[in-house]
Amino acid sequence: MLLTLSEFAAYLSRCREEKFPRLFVLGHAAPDGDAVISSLFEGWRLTLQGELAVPVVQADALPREVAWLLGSSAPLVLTAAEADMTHPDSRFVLTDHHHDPLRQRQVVAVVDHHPPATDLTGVDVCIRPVGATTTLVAQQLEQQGYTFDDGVARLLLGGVLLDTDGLSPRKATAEDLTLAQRLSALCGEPTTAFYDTLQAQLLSETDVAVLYRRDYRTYFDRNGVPLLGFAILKVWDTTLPSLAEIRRLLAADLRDSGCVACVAKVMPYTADGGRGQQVCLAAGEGGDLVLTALCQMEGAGAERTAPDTLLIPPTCPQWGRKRYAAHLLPLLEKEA
Ligand SMILES: [Mn+2]
Repeated sequence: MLLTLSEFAAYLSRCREEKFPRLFVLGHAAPDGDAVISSLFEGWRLTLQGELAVPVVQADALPREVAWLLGSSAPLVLTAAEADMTHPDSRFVLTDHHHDPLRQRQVVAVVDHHPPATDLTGVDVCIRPVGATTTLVAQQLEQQGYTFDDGVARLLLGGVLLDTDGLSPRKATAEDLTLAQRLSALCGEPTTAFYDTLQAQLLSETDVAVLYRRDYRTYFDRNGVPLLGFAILKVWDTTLPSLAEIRRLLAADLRDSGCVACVAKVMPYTADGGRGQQVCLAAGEGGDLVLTALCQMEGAGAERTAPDTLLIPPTCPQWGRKRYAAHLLPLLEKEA
């Protein structure tokens, strides 16, 4: 059965019109391309099976690159302020994450590619370590006999590319690659050029509050106590965000999240595809410990220029958040 872009738009319109939906599909609260696209398509997939499942983006607006990718479908997507999910009978499917502190008892299913860190007894679980949750949803649709027209294939491809840094070997698995090649052939978008365009859209975001929330993760200890909040702000090196504003956001985050430390890493990209000098700012009781540890991990060249500031030049390894977190969490657990 062929799934078309116009049917996709019709499905989103139907979600908008439904007065009392009881089944919702949520990406995480720092919605990125993968969280949004996986939730939209998991919602559609479940709806095709019989019960209307309504995807809701947990933000006031779609991220720039996602709005660009969705094009004329973007205004049809429901955001948190537009959906009433408070009815006690509401059930939730989570995509691209599997823990929702407010709704965990109402979670009936998860589709995710992050290692499970929560008890998911009684929940319908699909968790596999591929590069993007969108890959898992697209595979499910294919296994159920669906095929995609060019418009649908393009949306799915966008979700996979955005979460794998354009199929980088660090993030993409063989399954992501095979799927992306199939989708690329279907929609006629060459993966590299398409990713460059998506990335250019993403880097054009300049609202610091949006940047702070966009690529954000909270890390908890075994008992669910929040330890570390970690924001990554990807920007063009020609439009660097105000550090004063990031400090304000870190202070507010620390207050709201109760983390031991909150960190924001500014990751500048150059026009030729290279990386600029990264800046890490940290706040909270564990902030100094975090920056000291990151400085050691990055080695020669990394430099503390203020008590809350670490500069990491492109000559350093510039490790990713996952690697940082693996190193930081045991240290912060002692601190907590
Ligand atoms: Mn993801």
